[in-house]
Amino acid sequence: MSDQIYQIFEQQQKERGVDVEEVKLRIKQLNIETPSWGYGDSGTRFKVFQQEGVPRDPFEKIEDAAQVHKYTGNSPGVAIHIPWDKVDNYEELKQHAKEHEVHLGAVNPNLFQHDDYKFGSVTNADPAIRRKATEHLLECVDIARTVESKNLSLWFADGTNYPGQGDLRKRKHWMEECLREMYLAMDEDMRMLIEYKFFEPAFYHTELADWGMAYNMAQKLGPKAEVLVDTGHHPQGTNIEHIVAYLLDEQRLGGFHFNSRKYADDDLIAAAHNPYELFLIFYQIVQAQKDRSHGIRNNAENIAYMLDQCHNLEPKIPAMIRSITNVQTLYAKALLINLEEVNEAQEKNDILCAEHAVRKAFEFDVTPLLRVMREESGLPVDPMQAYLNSGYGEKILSRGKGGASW
Ligand code: PSV
Ligand code: MN
Ligand code: MN
Repeated sequence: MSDQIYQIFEQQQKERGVDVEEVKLRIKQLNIETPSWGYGDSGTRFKVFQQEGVPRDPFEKIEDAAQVHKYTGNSPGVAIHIPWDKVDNYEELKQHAKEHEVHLGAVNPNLFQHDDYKFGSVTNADPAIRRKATEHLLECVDIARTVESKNLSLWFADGTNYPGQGDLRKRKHWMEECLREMYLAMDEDMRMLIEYKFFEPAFYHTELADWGMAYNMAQKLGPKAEVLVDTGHHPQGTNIEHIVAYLLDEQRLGGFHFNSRKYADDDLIAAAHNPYELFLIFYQIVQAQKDRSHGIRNNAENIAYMLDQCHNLEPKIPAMIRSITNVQTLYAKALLINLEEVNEAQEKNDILCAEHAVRKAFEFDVTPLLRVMREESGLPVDPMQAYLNSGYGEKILSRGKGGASW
């Protein structure tokens, strides 16, 4: 029966001019890192609820992340956050990942949890604190080298709560100075991914508040610096896919932190709230990928995809599996857009036809496609069910409560 459904789907797509083999191939090639911190306990400023079975150290976080990859096939990388994932021997952590058939991904410095950073890190008026912050950035370059990660992912909580609290232009210069030192310490094949966010924890101004500021910083530093788009970091109503298209064209789209949000930086399961937004982001990427094959320059083939989520209430490994399968689903749908059809409609200024050509791809059920893609890759057709049946979730309960948390 499921074979028949797939055959109908395949035929339907063929008639629309979509190559299903190519679609499956592209999904198989997806590589979405999961964040080590998404496996630990997290919460809001009101309460961190402890869950049973949460990893107690970075090694166990990697073991949990390996489960997500085992069942989805698309998440072989684990992003780390320092010092949350500080260990004595990073070589050992790298080996541990390898033994579990994953690898360490983006290295995220943490310049927001030490008391010294109360009034800022790389923008602190005190040069000694700026030095300390820069040393941490340099330490993270070394860690990346040791664990063989090419991506350094930077987000700064630096900002102020009140007008007059800080000198906005001085702080801007201080940040650039510190980042330049880090940039110069990076290997040629490393990338600095600069993340922006419009508020929180600072409520008046945030140093890198939007993509324009991050882009300007990347431009000033040089070609190894790019912008990272966290889908939860914009004011309501922002057209994120437009930002994506702009950065792709400028060849400065470094990566993503996927998650979904309703009101602020909610860090919820990717595509849980607004799947159409993720679909439209992928539409821009898929179109840029196609343009590249026609010689139009953009950096659509070199995007670091990551999740950045905190599962405050829901079980963490299943939440990650759901996020990865959601991303697979939305990417698959975007790959079903007949771009020629859209283009023809655009040339005729036929708005209704153009919008419909995009949206109808979203409306297809891609479940049969994903099932076959998984079968072909030797993966369980239902990753969530396979994980739940595996007994891993029960096994880790012996870790008890009170595991790692931020
Ligand atoms: C900040 O809100 C952020 O999105 C950055 O990526 C941090 O590194 C991460 O969340 C920490 O949870
Ligand atoms: Mn983020
Ligand atoms: Mn965030």
